[in-house]
Amino acid sequence: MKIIFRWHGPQDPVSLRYISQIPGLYGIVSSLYTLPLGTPWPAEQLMGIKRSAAEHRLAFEVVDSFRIHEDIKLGKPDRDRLIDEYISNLRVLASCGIKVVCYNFMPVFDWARTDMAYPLPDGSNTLAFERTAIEAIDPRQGIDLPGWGARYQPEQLQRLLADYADVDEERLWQNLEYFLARVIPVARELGIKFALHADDPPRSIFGLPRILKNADDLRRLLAIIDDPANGLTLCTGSLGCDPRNDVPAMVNEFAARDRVHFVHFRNVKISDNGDFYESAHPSACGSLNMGAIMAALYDANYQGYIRPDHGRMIWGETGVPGYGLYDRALGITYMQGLWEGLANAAR
Ligand SMILES: [Mn+2]
Repeated sequence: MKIIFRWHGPQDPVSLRYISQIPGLYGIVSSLYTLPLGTPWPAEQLMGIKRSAAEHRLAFEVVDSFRIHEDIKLGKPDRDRLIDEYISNLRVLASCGIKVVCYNFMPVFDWARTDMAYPLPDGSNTLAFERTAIEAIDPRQGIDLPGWGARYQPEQLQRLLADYADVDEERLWQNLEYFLARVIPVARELGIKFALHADDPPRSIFGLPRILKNADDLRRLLAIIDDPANGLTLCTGSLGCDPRNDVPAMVNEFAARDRVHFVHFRNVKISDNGDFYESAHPSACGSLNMGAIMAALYDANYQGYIRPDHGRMIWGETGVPGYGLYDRALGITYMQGLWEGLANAAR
């Protein structure tokens, strides 16, 4: 496995110098986070990230947040133009040596939490999701979801929600199929692997359709085009916050078929009522068996990319919630410890 670390670019409060001091790190995963959707991606900006990373002996081969315009998800008439644009950006990524693209197909909100600094008894804080807090939001009154700030103007949000009223899950599947039919053949030709991130959390919110929530959904996605270029980002914390999802079994099935290209390694502590918070990485701190997940990756001889997905804020660190240095670095040493134990046991 190649361990990588998300870096938000020059504006990230965590420096590449510090990131490069994490032992055993292969590289970074980044993106052009501030570019509005539907704009061309300048190769120079990506090459700037690549050069900065290389100065710290880090590779830059994975792009995340390669976001898809809502009109593509909605299947609107201008989707062909937007997909053309997406494909030209894909060609730019390939020219910069990008090998894996992480994307998602969630309408309007591509993740949802109700607390960005949920306090834990040890004095650290973390991201959390409470069902009652989500249900208390009346979308018609506007949605002030933590972490989303002013992404949408109120009128724009109402328009989007109205547009999605006509899009049920089957319609969203059809729009995903249409998109993949155009994009995956180009990705294959460019040597890029698409890695779809499941819905986070894997449930419908605000009545919006969500179609990638469990193993059956992931099977259906992979069957649309049966090719390694049409693959997965397996996010243990996103899938794992539904206790019906058996994450080690998913890894067994999909990584063994060479369809997992990126792993987000994260633990969650889930409650009976469906609430959850993002816990520290070790199994004992949350609800997932992280050792069993790593064993499944090991058994599949996983050679792809993996990152500690998020971390708590610990030791007084402040910054982007979920993306501090310290707890994610602890996650990396834990991942390496699990892998080393498996390798030794296999001798
Ligand atoms: Mn994730």
